[in-house]
Amino acid sequence: MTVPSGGPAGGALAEAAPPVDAGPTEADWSAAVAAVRDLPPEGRVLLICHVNPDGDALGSMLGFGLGLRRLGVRRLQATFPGPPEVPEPFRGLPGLDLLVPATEAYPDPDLVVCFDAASGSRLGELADRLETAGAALALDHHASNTRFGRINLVDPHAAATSVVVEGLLARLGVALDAGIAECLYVALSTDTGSFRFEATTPAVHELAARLLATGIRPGDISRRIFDTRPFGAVRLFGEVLGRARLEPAAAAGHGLVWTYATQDDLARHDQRPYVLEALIDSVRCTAEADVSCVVKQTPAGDWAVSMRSKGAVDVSRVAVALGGGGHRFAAGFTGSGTADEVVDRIRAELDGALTAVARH
Ligand SMILES: [Mn+2]
Repeated sequence: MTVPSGGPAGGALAEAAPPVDAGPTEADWSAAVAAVRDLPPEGRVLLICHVNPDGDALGSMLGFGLGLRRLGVRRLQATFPGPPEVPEPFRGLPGLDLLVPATEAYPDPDLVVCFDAASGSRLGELADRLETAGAALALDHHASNTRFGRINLVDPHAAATSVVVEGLLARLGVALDAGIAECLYVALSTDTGSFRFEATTPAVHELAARLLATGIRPGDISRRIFDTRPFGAVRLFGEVLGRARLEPAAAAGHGLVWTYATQDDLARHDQRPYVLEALIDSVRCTAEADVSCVVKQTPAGDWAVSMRSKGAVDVSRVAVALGGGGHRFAAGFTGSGTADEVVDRIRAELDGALTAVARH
């Protein structure tokens, strides 16, 4: 059953239905707890996070996996679609021993739990587990989430999926330990830009405080996750940033800055695609543009686009219009054609995505 979006006024059902952007209801939490508690003895659990996993996807998944292990779940796998390559910055995460290649994931687990995916398509070739599993639970915080799980814990107000994970672990009676806390801290600091973004609420800092109280070392973790990259990546960034273009008239004068990186760029500097994830943070510094974009060529020849906004433009509207998703300040999609054609499409959508309460 789906919750009507908005819905007509009047009628008991319409009045009882929560607004779509409300967080999980108590019934949702209870159903999620029951899905874990009702696992058969020796039940198989498959954890899946989204393709090209970032810190929130991996950290949320592995933190929850370590929590399930504490509860005595023994037949437990964690995975993500595509090649089973964990980006270098995350290779020190606790719980990595739970990871299996997508090709080895249980075909029909008793329970599947998905992390940080706004839609089933973000699970790639593993999306079929939503049908074949005994129960399907989705934990997420994207406003554009399609409620693709059979049980959905989606909180668009949560700064990271790890906030939802911590809420479920608490309801399952799992106390935080240093391993779980490190995973959740990586997730939380990734999605808040190291506690710099608007989503950094008092609740975020309260959760960070509980995580740090387990004894994890934030300096070591941040250096490893955010401040370490191969020299080849430093040179690659120099080249890609050198070709950035500023378009002050775009987005009705709020400005657009963008650049692109090709597979050839990666090959020339002997770098893996994940190193480009951090590129947007250098591009979005541009004072003269509200919107920033990095257009990254995929091995298949498409373009994976990362977009950021400082507030005048809702980039999730641009992303959704072009087949992707995300948040108001951070969103993305995959496009085909040339990089210039992809940017043409973005430019055309930008004017329609100006927010009603633009601050600039
Ligand atoms: Mn996230």
